[in-house]
Amino acid sequence: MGQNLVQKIIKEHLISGEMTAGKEISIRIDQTLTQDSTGTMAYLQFEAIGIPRVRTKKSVAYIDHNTLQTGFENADDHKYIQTVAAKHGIYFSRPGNGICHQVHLERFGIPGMTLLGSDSHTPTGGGIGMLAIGAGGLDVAVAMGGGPYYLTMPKVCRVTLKGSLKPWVSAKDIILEVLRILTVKGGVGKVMEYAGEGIKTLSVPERATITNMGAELGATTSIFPSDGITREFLKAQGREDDWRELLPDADATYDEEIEIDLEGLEPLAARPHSPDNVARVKDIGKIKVDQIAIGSCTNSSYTDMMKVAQILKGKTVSPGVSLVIAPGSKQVLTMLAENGALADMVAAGARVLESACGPCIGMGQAPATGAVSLRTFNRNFEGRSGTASAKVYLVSPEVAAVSAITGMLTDPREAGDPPVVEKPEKYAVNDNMVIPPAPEGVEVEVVRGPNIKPFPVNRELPENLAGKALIKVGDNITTDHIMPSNAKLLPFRSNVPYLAEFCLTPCDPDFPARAKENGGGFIIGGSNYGQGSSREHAALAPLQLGVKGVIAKSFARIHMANLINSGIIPMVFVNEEDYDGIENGDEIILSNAREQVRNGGEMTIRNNTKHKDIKVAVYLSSRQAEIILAGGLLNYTRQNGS
Ligand code: MIC
Ligand code: SF4
Repeated sequence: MGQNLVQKIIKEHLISGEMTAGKEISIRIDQTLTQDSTGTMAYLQFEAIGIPRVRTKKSVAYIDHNTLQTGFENADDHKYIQTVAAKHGIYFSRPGNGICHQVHLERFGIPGMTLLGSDSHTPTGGGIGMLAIGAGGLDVAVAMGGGPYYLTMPKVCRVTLKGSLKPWVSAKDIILEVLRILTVKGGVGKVMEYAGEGIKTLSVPERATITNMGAELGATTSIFPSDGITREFLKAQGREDDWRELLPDADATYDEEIEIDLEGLEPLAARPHSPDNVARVKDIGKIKVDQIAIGSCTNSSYTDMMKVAQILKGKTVSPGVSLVIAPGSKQVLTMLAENGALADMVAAGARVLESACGPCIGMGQAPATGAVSLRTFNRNFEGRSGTASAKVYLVSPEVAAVSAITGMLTDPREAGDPPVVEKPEKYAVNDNMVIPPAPEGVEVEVVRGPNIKPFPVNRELPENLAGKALIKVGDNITTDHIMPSNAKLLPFRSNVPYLAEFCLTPCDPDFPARAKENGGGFIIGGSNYGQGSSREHAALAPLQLGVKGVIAKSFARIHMANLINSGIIPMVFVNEEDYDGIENGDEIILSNAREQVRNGGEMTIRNNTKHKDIKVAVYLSSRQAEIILAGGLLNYTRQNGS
């Protein structure tokens, strides 16, 4: 029987398990990436594992998130990452070189390889045919040490693209359409594999926009074939030798199918506060806009920026709008500077930011109170921009640039002829901002600033687990709710005790105090609990506060893995109505916890306050159960080796 792309790559990398959807498998990881907001913790954990040098084909540490230096913390962490990388065989991408996913696509990604990254948008690499997966920092640390990466064998959903896009409609609209159809939980347990005639009309950066934002579906990853277009891209990057053809077999089978007619797509926007709250721009209407931000790992390629520059050329940004633009990499920025496009942007009134995540993670440019902000980014969760009352819409670069001139959300088809951007035959290649690791055997001193505090490590699971229901939250709670991240908090990613004081505060400002007063307890969640970022701080901060378990209707993939890695039990209600039967403050007991976890499947917890037994399930492989019993992956790895 023919194989699809996902099966082909997994088969080549399979270490253990059976390739049946839903079963646990483990795969060999060829490349890893980290960024600075998750990287500090990942390297502290790598050091704790005690392996002297990475065993991957290539590992890269990027600095792109924590680039505002309003105190010593971020600069200290960058020094730590630079030195720890040099010591352990990791390439270091200096601040200013660009956003990890954009740079990795340009300079390091290789079709057919596996990539594990401590960032949820690692699937961007699927744009050149990599199996690129986002994970918590500890999983990446284990992979850097040569350990296998464990995941649930995904279902594969073929997304067939028919026809080609109409003028002014862009790759962003394709992924927004997929989000409209599937929602933010629609991809859980799946890989989206793109196929059909339509993919031949999409360049690598356009494909990468689609795979990048596949993260918002909750999917394990997304992938395009590696074909002639991929080859052209790698050739233009001076890396033709890295190309290999990778296509699904003609008789490949799929678990699910979706078809999208590109001809029928129109400019779309995701309305506040969820990436799946999608509508046609023309139907939303001409709302007044206060801020427009163009960039992020979703839409900051050379082609995206050139379209924006062409639209802005000779015009002036509307007086009511603050337009900020962050080109995705030094390569992109260099090319814009060389061909004059940067001058067109600046002349029009754009505020040009460094090549980094910036406003996408609230690192500056927080909008005004109640402001409407159009962003070419991938997430518009409430408060993520740094302003709780802001209303963020996710749009394509075309919609963003045209609206910057009109001052209103505008369907770009009203703006006349669309911009035409030729694919560059040669990108501006200069890897001088990537520092190779020190040669093996050369002494490197690792520099640790005072911001680095010991991170919490759990203890073995006790026989009985008891505590109060500390907080009850609704559906689709994001890791931005659990562990908010903005310019003020991101500098403390290596200081979990401090961060814990902000845990779940967007849902309830008293949560940290209550958790501490009660010596920890349980979190009660709705469905898709923990969607969004890969930040393991969303598990470490609750651990710091003594949280023992989360009982939810369902979990997002990476967050569930992070909870397990921290030794916090993720339990799902067997009967969803039981969610209604737990109130804040109820006493919950999981008796015979060790035996129940070891046996797996259905378990019983008791609500002592309501005198009621509740059935919950733990969907754990036997390895994951052992991790919980050991009190987390670090303890487990120390006991068993990786
Ligand atoms: C994000 O887009 O939410 C982030 C910031 O890149 C996170 C990583 C983090 O929280 O540090 C992600 O996507 O994993
Ligand atoms: Fe950075 Fe935003 Fe991309 Fe996350 S989504 S990696 S914060 S640009």
